Amino acid sequence: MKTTTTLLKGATLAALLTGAASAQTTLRGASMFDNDHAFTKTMVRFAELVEENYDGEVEFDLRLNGELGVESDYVTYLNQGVAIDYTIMAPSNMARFSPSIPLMDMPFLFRDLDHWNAVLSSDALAPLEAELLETADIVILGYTGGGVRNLVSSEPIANLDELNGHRMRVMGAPIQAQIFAALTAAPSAISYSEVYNAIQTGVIAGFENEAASIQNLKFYEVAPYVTLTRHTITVRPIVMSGKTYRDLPADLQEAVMAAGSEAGAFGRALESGEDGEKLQEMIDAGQVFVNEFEGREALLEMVVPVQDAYAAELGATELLESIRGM
Ligand code: MAV
Repeated sequence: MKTTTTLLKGATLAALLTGAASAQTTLRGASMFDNDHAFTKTMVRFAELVEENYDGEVEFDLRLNGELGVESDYVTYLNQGVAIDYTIMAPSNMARFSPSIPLMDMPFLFRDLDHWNAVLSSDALAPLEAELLETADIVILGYTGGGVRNLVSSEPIANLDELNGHRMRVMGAPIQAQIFAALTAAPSAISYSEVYNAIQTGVIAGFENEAASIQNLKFYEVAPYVTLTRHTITVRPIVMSGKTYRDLPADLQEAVMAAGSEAGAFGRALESGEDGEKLQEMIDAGQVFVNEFEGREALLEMVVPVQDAYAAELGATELLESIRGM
């Protein structure tokens, strides 16, 4: 009769004898989009970079097209250490677990792309990363983003009068609703997965989003009017569950961190570079009609007190001032 050990393959036996952990690590990621979206491309690049930087065996299982839900689901998964190991996520979708993190993607935070770049190349956001790790057990590996968010609606919105009472969807963080309420719109927090239907059925008249996602999920079919409020330049952390991260061998942790930072730079260049092109593609295809917002400057003045109050409540006034001053 054969002994159990003779049935084991050489490599497995060696691992058992040396006490080494299973050689194979599989990391599962999730994207709400298909292969054409900058988030998916950034996560693919992240996987390639980890594989390049790491000597051991690591596999990636990236699920696309919202197969595993939307970001508001992903944040729960990452917090609990189930279903997925990493993704790209809007800070405002992590508000339930970390009240300060939505400061990163608060509307009207960045003056322009240079300001956004300066903040993301500094360590200004480190205190928010620390809070996220402590309260949500989520690790930030790098930062992508760079899309410009505008109003997207079923009817045109040319100015403040037309924005008044506009029923629009915002992300789940209270600061998002507070900002758009200060602009006299009527915001409500609705899951991203329900936005298309909610506009189609007239429950809301629009939302706000960046070109890459409007195009990828075909939101223009129900909301073809894009009003250039340019209220947000997106900051999108590449995140990993703390439970996953702590289970990785030290050299894989290092590889993952380095890859997150490099993939983030790749993703920022990609999405900020593609943003105008994607909008133009939709204009050329007759999918969207774009107009400027008359009196954008007035919006800025209306939101500053809301931003200040939010930061004060978090004890983050100094942080907000330092970001503004960069
Ligand atoms: C866009 O698809 C992305 O910025 C994504 O990170 C957000 O979660 C989403 O919009 C949204 O508005 O919820």
